[in-house]
Amino acid sequence: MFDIAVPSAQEAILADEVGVAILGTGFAGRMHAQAARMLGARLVGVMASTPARSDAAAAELGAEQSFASVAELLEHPAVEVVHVCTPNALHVSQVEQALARGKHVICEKPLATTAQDAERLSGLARESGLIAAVAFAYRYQALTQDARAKIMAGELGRIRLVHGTYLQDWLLYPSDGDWRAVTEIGGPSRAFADVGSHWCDLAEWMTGERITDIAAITSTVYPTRPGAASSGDGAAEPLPVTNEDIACLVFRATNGIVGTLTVSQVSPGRKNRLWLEVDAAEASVVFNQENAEWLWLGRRDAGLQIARDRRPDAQIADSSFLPPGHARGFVECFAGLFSDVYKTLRNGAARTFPTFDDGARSAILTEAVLRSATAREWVHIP
Ligand code: SOE
Repeated sequence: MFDIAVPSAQEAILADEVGVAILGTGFAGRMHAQAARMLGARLVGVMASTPARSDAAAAELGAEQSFASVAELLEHPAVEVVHVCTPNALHVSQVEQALARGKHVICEKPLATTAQDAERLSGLARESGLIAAVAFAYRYQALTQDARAKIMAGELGRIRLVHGTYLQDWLLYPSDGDWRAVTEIGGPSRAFADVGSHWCDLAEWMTGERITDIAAITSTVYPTRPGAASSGDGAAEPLPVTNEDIACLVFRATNGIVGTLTVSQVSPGRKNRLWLEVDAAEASVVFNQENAEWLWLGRRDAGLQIARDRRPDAQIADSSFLPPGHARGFVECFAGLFSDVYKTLRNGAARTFPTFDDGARSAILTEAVLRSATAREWVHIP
């Protein structure tokens, strides 16, 4: 049987002294709360869209208290790191306030709904010297890390093609509403900004290459949707939808690489299917987020399914010690990212996590997609 070497307390980064607060208690906020507590962080408090929801979320998530305002949250002396998990249009103001009060920030993607705002926040964070991370959590899937290691070690050979999809179906029906589909709250891009951003961040991080030119088309399948129904804040009456359900890209990247990406939130039966394939001179590798315990490695004479293995250098008291087949979960990806942030906070470890610079990069790619789709032409990204 496996010798399950659980990291000892000294090795594992037990963030029991890191005080965190969470703004926004929807799906993302709950992920953040679970992951932070997995690391032993002190969940000082949470704030939702209404006082009643804040109280309910604090009780449900095991927070010490709820906060009635952002100001109250930022005034609390025990709050060191603010997790911003609110609707996209609120990120800029809340991040600015947090940085101004000397708080470290982990912000959900997209960092901002415009490239200009995202770049401004990146500059503010840099000037402040504070930790400022963006939750591109799929970099912390064990097998995306293994795939990156293989690519960086040259095991695949020269990359020629990077392609894939990010498919979901949670917005399949016209009755499916969410704040993301309301441009004023979610931003001018939806499917690409929400999940295409993950795919592009992962593709550039895994390969070390950069997308340089994009040609994109987008599609919005319903003219209206219920307003923000999923957060419960919006009216139930139909609201006009102007951001996209589908985005299809062709792109060029550095070192002669080409690629394609299809993003859809209206693909029946696809739940959270981030599929990324890197095809190179000797081998190819495929990561499928819906089957995250296995990495496919292809060669001319064979196709291998490689099991996720325990990570000998387990750094955090999460499930990375689990043997293959004992699935390491989605929340652990957030725990891995937060552990890197907390280690930097506590002992000055190198900033290996995705930063606001990566968030600004993502916003620049998003605007290039929209510009290309609108103008029906290629867009170069300097
Ligand atoms: C909804 O599309 C969503 O929750 C995204 O907002 C997350 O970033 C993604 O990881 C899962 O799907």
